[in-house]
Amino acid sequence: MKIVFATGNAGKMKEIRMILADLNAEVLSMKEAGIDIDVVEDGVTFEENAIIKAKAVHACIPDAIVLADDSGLEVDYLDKQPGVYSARYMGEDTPYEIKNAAIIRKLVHAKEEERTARFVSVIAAALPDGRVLTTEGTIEGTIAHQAAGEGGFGYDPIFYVPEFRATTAELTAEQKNAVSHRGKALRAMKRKLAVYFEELEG
Ligand code: ITT
Repeated sequence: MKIVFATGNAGKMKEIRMILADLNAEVLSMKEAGIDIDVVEDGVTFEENAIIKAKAVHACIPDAIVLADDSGLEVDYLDKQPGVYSARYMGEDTPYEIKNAAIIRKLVHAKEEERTARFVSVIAAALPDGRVLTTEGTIEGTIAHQAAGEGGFGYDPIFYVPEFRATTAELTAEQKNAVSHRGKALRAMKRKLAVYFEELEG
């Protein structure tokens, strides 16, 4: 069974490949599957946008299982912003050094206990039979006082995980995937897909 992942984000795709490595299926990026479409993410929740992306790509390749991830950073002190707008926050092409510095600045007057934040990931799977499955994963942390680390992508340098005393950009890829929002949501999706595969084999 071919699995196509509906993402244009190289950082996500790298993590996804690692997390899905033990799946007995070929996992292709959208580009590898020869699909080049721009999906308008006009949903207001992670779930809506994940479903929109999975269905749009599934329409191009109906025999495959199409997975999509919609994710983002919720900063409690900023009323859960940037949230679903995480990629578009301050402009899609603005470098993350600038976005991350801006978030740290917005929290200068926040008390320590007000620095809580989380990454959220919703994975949607559009199946060849037309059904759509979803799973969700979160990781709780705080906004760091300074950006740190070179790993990961996006907001990782400012997302501090107390149990590791490090930002997610300072973790190895294996450590991040073991505890991350995306790791949790994708492992939950693997369990749902295992049930689907069993049904297929009947
Ligand atoms: P696709 O829609 O093509 O998958 P995208 O980057 O636009 O790529 P989203 O709309 O889901 O994806 O936006 C997710 C954004 O949330 C992402 O660009 C980062 O800014 C942030 N984000 C999500 N997961 C993250 C992670 O593990 N580490 C750091 N930042 C993350």
